[in-house]
Amino acid sequence: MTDKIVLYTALICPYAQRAAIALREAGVEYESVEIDLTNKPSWYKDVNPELKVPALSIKGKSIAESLVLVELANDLHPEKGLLPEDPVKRAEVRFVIEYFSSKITPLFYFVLRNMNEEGKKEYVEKITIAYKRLNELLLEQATSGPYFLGDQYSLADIAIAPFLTRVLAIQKAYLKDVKFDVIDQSPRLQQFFEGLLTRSSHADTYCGDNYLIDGFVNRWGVYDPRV
Ligand SMILES: N[C@@H](CCC(=O)N[C@@H](CS)C(=O)NCC(=O)O)C(=O)O
Repeated sequence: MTDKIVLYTALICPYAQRAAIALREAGVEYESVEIDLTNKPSWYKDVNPELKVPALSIKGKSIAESLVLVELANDLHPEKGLLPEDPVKRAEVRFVIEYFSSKITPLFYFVLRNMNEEGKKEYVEKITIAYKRLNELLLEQATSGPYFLGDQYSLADIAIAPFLTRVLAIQKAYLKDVKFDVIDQSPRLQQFFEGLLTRSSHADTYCGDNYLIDGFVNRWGVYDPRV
C-alpha cells in the first residue's frame, strides 16, 4: 500500500477546490491528478463510482464528497485549529457552510442556466437577501474580519471561498451594470470577501476568471461577456 495521498481534481470545479484548500491549510502533502470532466478516464470509476471530483486516495481507500474531505483534512491535523474547540462555535461554522450552500450556491447555478434579463433580476433580488443574512451571521461572530470567525481562519472560509469567488466572477463578468448596494453598505461582508479571495491557499488553487468563463461558454453554452 502506498503512503501517497492523491487528490483527483478539476481546476474548474469549486467542490474540488474546497478539498485542495483544506489539504494545504492542514499541511497535508498530496499529489494532484487533473480529471478531464468532458472525457473522464475509464479507470476513474474505480476511484469514484459517482464519477465526480473531488476524490482522495488515502491509506488504500478512496474518499469522495468535498465537505467530507474538508473535515478529513482537519481531522488529520487538528492542531492547525481549522475548527474551534467550542462545540457551539463548531456548529456555527457548519451552519454558515450549510447556509451558503443552500441559499447562495444554487443561485450561482440558477443564473448560469438563466442568463437573461429576467433570470438576472431574480438572481439580484435573491442574492441581496442572502448577502444581508450572511452579513448578519458574520457580525454575530465578530465585528471585524476578515474571516467568518474574525481573525481565525476556519473550515467555514475553506468551504465557502471557492463558491464565493465564482459568484463574484459572474457578477463582475455578467452583471457589471448592477450596483450591489448591500455589499457597498456592509464593510464586514466586504472584508470577508477580500479575506477569502486573497488567502494564498485560495489564490493558488483558483483557476482564474477567464478559465472559468471559458468553461461557462464551452460547457454550459452561456454567452461570452468578453466579446
Ligand atoms: N457533492 C459533491 C459534488 C461534486 C461535483 O458535483 N463535482 C462536479 C464538478 S464541479 C463533477 O464532478 N461532475 C461530474 C461531471 O461533470 O461529469 C461534492 O461536494 O464533492
